[in-house]
Amino acid sequence: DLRTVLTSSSRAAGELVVHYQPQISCSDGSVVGVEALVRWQHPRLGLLAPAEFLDLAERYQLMPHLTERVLSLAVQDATAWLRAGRAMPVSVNLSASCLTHPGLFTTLESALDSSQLPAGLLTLEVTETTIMDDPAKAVAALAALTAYGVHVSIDDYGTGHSTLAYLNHLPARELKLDQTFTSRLLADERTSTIVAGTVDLAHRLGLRVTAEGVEDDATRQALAALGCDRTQGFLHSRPLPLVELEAWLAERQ
Ligand code: G
Ligand code: G
Ligand code: MN
Ligand code: NA
Repeated sequence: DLRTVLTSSSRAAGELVVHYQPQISCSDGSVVGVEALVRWQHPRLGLLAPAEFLDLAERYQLMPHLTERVLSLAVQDATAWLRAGRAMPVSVNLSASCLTHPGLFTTLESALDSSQLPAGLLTLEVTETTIMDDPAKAVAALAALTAYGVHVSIDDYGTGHSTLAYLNHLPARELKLDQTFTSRLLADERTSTIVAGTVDLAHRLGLRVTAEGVEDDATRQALAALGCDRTQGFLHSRPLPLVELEAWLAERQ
């Protein structure tokens, strides 16, 4: 079961894997980072997506274990890329329960120490909803995390109810525009207005904007015209296992 996978060092531990989805610069089309997305390679059920087991992990209080595993894998892979001469920024998702879990700092510290990865290559993504659950607590936790030198990204932006006042207090460097905006952009004038305003606000607050869920080039062009800095989505690549990502990167060079 998931508990065994997450807490044992046996063969079952290898069932938890991460796939990587590339992030592309709007200005020159280069690969500027990857997002680590967890998968469970289940011996009987096959490859399970996060939607199929994250709730379970939350319910059994296994999220800190899961995050520790994902962080460790992502840092390991980023270190290997760096040794191979490629400084590849990696983003890892943090759930609400992890953000406020005291063990997170130890986890982060040991992942960074054991690898000697420059902390600046690691970004932690926290959803807007997580932040607005308890904004004061989130701001404090994020400030403590950035003290390690890692970056913070506000994920799924536009689905929560953040106020401008809080956005301004967040020690974040990136805003990830939720894919609901991306998917509606070309069909709906209002969405385009909202995206334009959001990008403008984000830039004024010193945040770069990454649009998620970009599936076609017309949408990518519209996002770039509205000032988005980066795009991520099936247009470029689905999330890929490590070996496939490396092949994908090699082919683009
Ligand atoms: O990879 P996929 O598009 O199926 O991911 C679905 C959701 O699962 C996304 O919202 C993503 O943020 C979340 N997710 C993926 N990997 C992780 C992880 O390692 N930790 C947490 N907390 N969420 C993750
Ligand atoms: O952490 P976050 O919620 O942003 O996770 C992104 C999720 O969206 C992942 O589960 C990923 O597989 C999925 N995804 C990534 N690119 C696309 C896309 O272009 N279209 C759609 N529909 N989903 C995507
Ligand atoms: Mn994310
Ligand atoms: Na997201």
